[in-house]
Amino acid sequence: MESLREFVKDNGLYLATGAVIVGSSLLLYKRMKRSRTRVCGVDYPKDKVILHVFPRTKTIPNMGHFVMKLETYLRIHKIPFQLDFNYKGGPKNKTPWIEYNGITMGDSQLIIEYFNKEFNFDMNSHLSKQERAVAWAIQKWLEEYTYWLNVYSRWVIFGDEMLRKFLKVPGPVAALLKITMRPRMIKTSYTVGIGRHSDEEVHQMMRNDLKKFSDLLGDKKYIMGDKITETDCAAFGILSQIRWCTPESCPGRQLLTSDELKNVADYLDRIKDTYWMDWEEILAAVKK
Ligand SMILES: N[C@@H](CCC(=O)N[C@@H](CS)C(=O)NCC(=O)O)C(=O)O
Repeated sequence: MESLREFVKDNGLYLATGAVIVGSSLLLYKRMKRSRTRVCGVDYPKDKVILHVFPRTKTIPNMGHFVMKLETYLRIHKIPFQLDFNYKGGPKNKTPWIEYNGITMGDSQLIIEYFNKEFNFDMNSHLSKQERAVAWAIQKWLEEYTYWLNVYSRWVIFGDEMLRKFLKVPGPVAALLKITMRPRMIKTSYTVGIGRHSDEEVHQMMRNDLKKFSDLLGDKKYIMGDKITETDCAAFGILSQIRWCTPESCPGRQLLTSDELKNVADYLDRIKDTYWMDWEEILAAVKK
């Protein structure tokens, strides 16, 4: 032990230099490996979508709003896919992204439009031109507004609870995420505009927002009627996060778990029970 201490003392500089060289080489190797173009048929199978997503979590299969949207779409159409939890490095620097038969593509909507064309799918074929425009407006309302209300609520207002209860990462990782991720969320939300409001204003906006969605849904099975549409995939992506992956203190989550907006809660259960029959199984595997 004494001789080891002496050795470290005498060779500290060499050891530190060695550690830096090994560390940088590993980082460089990882980056090179990631940036190498992956080849279909060699690095991943043909005719199967490689869906790059965040790791599975304990209360919802994925904590990415747009991941839930896209995976729901793939499930509805029974398009074969395989999850890849290496989510970094997509073409838009956002998650989800896919690799499929030699193409690499980011953005859930562009991906859906690509598959619609590729397989001749149209979940909105029964809608009139005007109804399609309304469906699009609803989708963008949720994705461009409700989404940010939720991002700000869960990562900024209730950020500590979110890290503690939902990520369940070890203390030092949570502390690191708090230092790195939270300021980024604050900055982005400020740019978007939501981050300029007080917490109570954001809560009020969220309550109003969800109530309006509930009014629009009424007693319909899906948001545009009896048939599921692309807008329901998007709505499920956003609202499932508020219901299952946002701290209980959030008034939006409280609304979706109380009887007050039961039609919305039932709507989410309907999509979950129909297209995510393995939901509990997925969560159980994560909890192990
Ligand atoms: N328009 C994109 C949005 C994707 C998106 O915003 N994903 C979030 C996670 S829910 C993300 O990757 N955020 C990381 C970042 O903004 O750097 C889509 O539809 O896929």
